Amino acid sequence: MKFHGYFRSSSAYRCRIAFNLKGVTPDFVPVHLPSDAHTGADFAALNPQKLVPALELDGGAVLTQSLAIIEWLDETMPGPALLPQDAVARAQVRALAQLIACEVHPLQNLRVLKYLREEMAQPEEAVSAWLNRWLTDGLEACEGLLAGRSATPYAFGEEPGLADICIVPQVFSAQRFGVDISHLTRINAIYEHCQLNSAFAKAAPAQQPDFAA
Ligand SMILES: N[C@@H](CCC(=O)N[C@@H](CS)C(=O)NCC(=O)O)C(=O)O
Repeated sequence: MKFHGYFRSSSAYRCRIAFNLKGVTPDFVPVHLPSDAHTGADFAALNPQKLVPALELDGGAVLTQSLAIIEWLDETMPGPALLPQDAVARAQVRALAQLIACEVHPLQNLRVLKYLREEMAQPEEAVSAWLNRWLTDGLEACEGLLAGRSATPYAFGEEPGLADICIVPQVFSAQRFGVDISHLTRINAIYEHCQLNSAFAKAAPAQQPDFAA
């Protein structure tokens, strides 16, 4: 298996945590987003959407979209389940994961920020205001979704799963963009607890072979 990703990509970060939780180690192929490696013909042949990550399976199939990759992994690999057995709990976990992956993350994506900066000629303060608005709104909504639940070590229980896999990279992004989420006590507690788990710690951007400060 070959995993095409980039150390700072939060979608790739999600997949790395899931690989580690399942004990799967695909070969890593770095795709350097700052030099637009993802928009070239080679990568576009793998993923016509020109976004990382992409996972090339041994049989030749290519999987894209981090949540689809993680669900495929969960369905086909032994190891801890990443989604709950109970259908209601499973829908709630997926809702939190999709809130992050479909509603929050796309608004901070490189191509969107580039568009704001270059085509819309927005100054850095406007880009920061944009990031602050959408990351804060989204993570506050996550905090709200978890508010009525007991304060388990991970978002939905005693074991890590898909929700934690999405929360940790999103908190990393908030830190990276300087968005203050210190008021989100539950989200921060989950993030801190996940750092103690080596599957999460080893997946951190700074631990990746293509890391650059
Ligand atoms: N929904 C996709 C998002 C993929 C995505 O947006 N990847 C980002 C990095 S996190 C990317 O390749 N961005 C390049 C760009 O915006 O030009 C997923 O979950 O895999």
